[in-house]
Amino acid sequence: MTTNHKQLLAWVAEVEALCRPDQVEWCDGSQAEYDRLTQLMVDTDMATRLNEKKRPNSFLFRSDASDVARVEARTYIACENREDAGPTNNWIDPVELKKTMTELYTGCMKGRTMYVIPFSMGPIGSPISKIGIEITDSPYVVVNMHIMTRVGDKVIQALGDDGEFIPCLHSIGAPLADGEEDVPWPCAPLEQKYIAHFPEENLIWSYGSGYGGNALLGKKCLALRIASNMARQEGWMAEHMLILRLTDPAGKRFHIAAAFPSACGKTNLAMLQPTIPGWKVECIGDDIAWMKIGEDGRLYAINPEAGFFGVAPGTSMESNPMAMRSLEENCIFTNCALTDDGDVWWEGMDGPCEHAIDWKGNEWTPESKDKAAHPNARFTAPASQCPVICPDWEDPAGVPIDAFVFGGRRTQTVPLVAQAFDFDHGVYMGAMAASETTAAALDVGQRLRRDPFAMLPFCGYNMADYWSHWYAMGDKLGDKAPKIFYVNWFRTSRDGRWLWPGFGENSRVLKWMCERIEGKIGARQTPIGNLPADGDLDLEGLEIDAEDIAELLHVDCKAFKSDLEDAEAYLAKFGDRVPARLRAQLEAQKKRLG
Ligand code: O2Y
Ligand code: MN
Repeated sequence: MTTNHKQLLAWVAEVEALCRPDQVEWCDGSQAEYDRLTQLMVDTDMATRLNEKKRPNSFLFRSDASDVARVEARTYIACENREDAGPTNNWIDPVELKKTMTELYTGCMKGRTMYVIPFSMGPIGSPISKIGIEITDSPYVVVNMHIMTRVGDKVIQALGDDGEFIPCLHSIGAPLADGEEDVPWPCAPLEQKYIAHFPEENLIWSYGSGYGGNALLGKKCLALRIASNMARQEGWMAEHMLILRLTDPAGKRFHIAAAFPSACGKTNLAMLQPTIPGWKVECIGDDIAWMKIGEDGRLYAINPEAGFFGVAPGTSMESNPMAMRSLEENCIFTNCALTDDGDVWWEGMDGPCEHAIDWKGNEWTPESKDKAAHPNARFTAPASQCPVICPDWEDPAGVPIDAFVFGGRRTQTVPLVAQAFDFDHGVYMGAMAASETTAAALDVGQRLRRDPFAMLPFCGYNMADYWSHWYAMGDKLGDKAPKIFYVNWFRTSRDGRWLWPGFGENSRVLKWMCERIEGKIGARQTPIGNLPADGDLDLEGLEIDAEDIAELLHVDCKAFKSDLEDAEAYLAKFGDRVPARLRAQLEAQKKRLG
């Protein structure tokens, strides 16, 4: 399909002149295009086709060992004033960064094809959706974008001759000299990788990495960093949240949007199988929510994505059967192990594996000292293949949100669940969220880090201004604002045992939330929020020690007090941009803790 969109044509011509690819292809989003590109990558040893009988139409990719996750240290917010990016983002002067990156982009696609991918974040035609155009020299990116977004002619049609789009330029940064042989995963060295956002122009430039959030620019770059800034300007919300629908035995529906830092089980919660009889969960999205206030004054959410880019290790029929069933066909696997019968395997998958080729391409047995799959190995799966995908997950109007849930991975201190006293207190809870880190980002190490609203790596502007935006949204929503809760599934005992079984049993906590939303039950007021009163958490059929429950719902005021000191020091980093209402919440919490 051709376009008459002058601005788009001019930008594509400009990028072609700069990057000098051997050819340019406009992606139409068709199955034929997907099949052609996957076959091309199989033929050039970039991909392995999995056993058709075991996992039809599915492919395994092995990345370069230096290119296995998002790189936060190379992710930039390039706006005119450093303060507008804030202390949690890497800032660079946009003029300087453009100069550096323009040099890198010059001739960077030599020997390669430049693909132009028109994509929509959100159902085409939804008032909440946005259109992006990604230019890339990676066919791996094209096929992943096919799954993760809505791609092709239908987007060009929706864009028309003068529609608004977000330009997203990506190159793996590995031009080929004449006659030079390619490698399975070309990319640039770390010091040449740049994941750059220009929020004042709604522009994304990424160079040097072919992996996940660094390269699939619709996801973290557009749907969170750029969109969060647009959302603030336009009065809506772009959040790092799963969206689920919970239906009670009487058929009443509740919609929950939940923010957890990377690798805290968001995909598992989004597809949870309730253990309490009569309750049902349906998945709307597992990672990102875009929300706008509807005509009735309530907050409506869509999932801007069309697929799941989930962490493979630890995903099993036990931890997430619905994810496993989403992976049966038409999927892309990255950095998983390849079994002798041509299927994929990873640590924590059901059943052992006696022999495989590991993610680096080496022979692997259980005796090997390295892992078979990289800890950040991923699956890319169409959301439509999830057996519990909500029938109206693509409703352009979105779903009305009843509750926000925040949380993190905290082995100590933080109780299983607490409800905020009100919206302002809930914003304080979200702003102060902290989590023990994992492998989703390459370079953050293993430690406790504050991760406000799970947006630390994804907020495209000053985090303190983001908190102010939350208060502004709360004011607009008034008594129609979602109720706010904070959960922690990860508490351990002194001897390192999990206190809460998690997974499907988390439905018990969700049920308590619904009963609170409906005003059906009271709560135990504590200095840090409202907790379930004795007997209010439905534990029927669950074998759990009374002492473990007591521990899970205990509020250790001393530990919270010492947390407050850290919270105060954290807020100090943001200086006088911290909203007074947030400081007031901290003072009130201090008073309550005594
Ligand atoms: O780029 C990556 O390594 C993946 S990071 C990711 C992927 C899917 C969903 N969430 C995340 C995240 O880091 O939050
Ligand atoms: Mn995420």
